[in-house]
Amino acid sequence: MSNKHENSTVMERQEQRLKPPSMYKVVLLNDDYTPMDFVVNVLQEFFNKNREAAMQIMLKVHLDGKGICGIFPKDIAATKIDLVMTYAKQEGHPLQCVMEEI
Ligand code: TYC
Repeated sequence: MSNKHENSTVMERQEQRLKPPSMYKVVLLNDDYTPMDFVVNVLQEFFNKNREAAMQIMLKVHLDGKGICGIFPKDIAATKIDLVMTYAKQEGHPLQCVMEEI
């Protein structure tokens, strides 16, 4: 890279400061039909929760109507939702999962 000392050329400062990517909450919604065990398993398998944490989140969703499974960049959040909804549908459960920008 050129600089003043070498040849009198000064490089313009590059405008390349990047904003950190927006993050998204992945939120599980309650319904009356998906079995509690299935939800606990989803939280363990797709969101890397241990059994106790998964149980707490599932119960929170069951009682409050929704709960946070995790926080991710947009593409990861979208992929998780796709995987969870595809799996739930395949197993015949109406489980819904959505994302909310933080
Ligand atoms: N409400 C469901 C039941 O009583 C359990 C449940 C919990 C369903 C969380 C969905 O995201 C959910 N079987």
